[in-house]
Amino acid sequence: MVAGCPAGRQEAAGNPAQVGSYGGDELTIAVDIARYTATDAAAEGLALGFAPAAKCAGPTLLERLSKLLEHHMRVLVLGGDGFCGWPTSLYLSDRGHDITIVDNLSRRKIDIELEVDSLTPIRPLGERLAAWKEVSGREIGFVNVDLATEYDRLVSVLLDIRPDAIVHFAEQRAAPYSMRTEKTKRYTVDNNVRATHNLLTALVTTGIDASLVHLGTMGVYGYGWSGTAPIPEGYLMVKVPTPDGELEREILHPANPGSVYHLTKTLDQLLFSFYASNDRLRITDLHQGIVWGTQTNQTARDERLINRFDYDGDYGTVLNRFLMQAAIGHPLTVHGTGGQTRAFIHIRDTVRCIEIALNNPPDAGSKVLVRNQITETHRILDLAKMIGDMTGTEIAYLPNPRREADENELSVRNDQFLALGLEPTTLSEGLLEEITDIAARYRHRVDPHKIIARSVWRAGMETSADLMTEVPPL
Ligand code: NAD
Ligand code: USQ
Repeated sequence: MVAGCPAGRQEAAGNPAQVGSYGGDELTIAVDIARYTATDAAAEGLALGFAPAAKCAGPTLLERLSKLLEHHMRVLVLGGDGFCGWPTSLYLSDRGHDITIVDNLSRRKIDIELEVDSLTPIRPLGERLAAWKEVSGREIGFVNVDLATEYDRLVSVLLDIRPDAIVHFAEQRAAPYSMRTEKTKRYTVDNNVRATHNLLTALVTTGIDASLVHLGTMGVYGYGWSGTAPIPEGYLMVKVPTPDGELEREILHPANPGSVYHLTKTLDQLLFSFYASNDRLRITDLHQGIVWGTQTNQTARDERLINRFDYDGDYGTVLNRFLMQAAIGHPLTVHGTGGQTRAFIHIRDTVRCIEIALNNPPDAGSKVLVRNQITETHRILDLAKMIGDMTGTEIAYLPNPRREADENELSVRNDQFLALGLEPTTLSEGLLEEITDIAARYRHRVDPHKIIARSVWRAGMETSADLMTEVPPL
């Protein structure tokens, strides 16, 4: 007998009837699905005697185990109206999970403050949710709560929904906006750190044993602190000299934030570390690179579900900005020499990584599980040249409004997601599709005066004048 093959294929160890039965190719789970968490599934998979390396006919053990792990969960998506949160909510809903979005719609209010709009015509959240119900037959809940200031309401939501898992996207996420003024610096710290800490204390107070998946950033490591050494996934082994010899210690990778926004993510890390240790909260911190692309299979199902696409100087991220600029014939806005290297991931891979993280939470009492959520690294100038060559768009070398090195090396470990089955969407595959389908379709919505990045890292730093005053006709 091959160790690890369940009943129906071979005799299983333990008593599979308590968990489910394996009949032919179908695995039927006879448990209260709504209350079944990934941790339960993992524990029961092991109770059935599934050995990780064992092989038998039919679906592999890994496939069966991942089926077990894919139980439907009640998931709170904090920040579920945003660029990453909206497609994640739809994806998880499509996969059968019971989703409730918690969002205070602050991102939409910042658009009004900055007098900009998403390139894509995003609909009000109520209309988005109604459209999703129409096309999928599935309902997603919504609660408007400010996580940073409405603590009692957050506690009520937790007690009401009793989630199995929480995905936390709800922070002010633009580095340039965080450096814009004294007010936006203070807002970013107040909003992000309080939202995260409120969530952690609310979990402790309510005793709700939900696993928490937080969206952190590659920027906590800095870019190039360790030269050409690959950036590890969260932790570093160090040697501490003592009078009695060297001690080996594993520490959080040193924090090297490059903006007030990135600083808040390093503060989040310390909060997570304390609550995972003191209160045994189950926390995964995903150190994500720059997300590019717009649509997922779910958001593409109806125009009312379209995802946001930021192109302005504060919220637009570099690759999506270049794609939009190419679509209207605007020179590609390379800051400085373009020698900065960054890590990237497509939005479709973001949603898949979140699902993988939800299905593979850490145990209570474990340290924070850190996974680097990136698929590739590129130098900014190389990206500009690639898009320039594809579209015939020229490159403009502009004064850099940020304080950053002229050049940096960046090599990043992302072994965990690859080992858990992530199949990366690479840049070349999706690029053209993005340019034609999205950027060109909505080019009439571009305000050319909002393209140049004007939030500077220190007062007095130079920025460029507008390079275009009107979007040329096609
Ligand atoms: P986003 O601004 O589009 O979405 C964030 C959402 O959170 C918004 O809908 C906003 O209204 C909500 N929110 C903010 N503060 C809140 C509060 N106090 N209470 C309730 N809701 C609040 O940002 P995004 O691009 O979707 O990013 C999501 C997360 O992923 C962020 O934490 C960000 O740091 C991280 N991240 C994003 C990227 C990227 O390229 N977009 C890359 C790495 C990491
Ligand atoms: N850049 C240009 N031209 C532009 C815009 C940006 O050269 O028109 C350069 C910037 O100077 C910087 C790099 O491109 O060197 C990346 O800038 P970005 O705005 O695309 O990304 P960043 O500010 O780092 O922030 C974004 C998200 C943030 C996330 C982070 C992941 O807004 O939420 O945490 O990416 S990472 O960069 O890996 O830290």
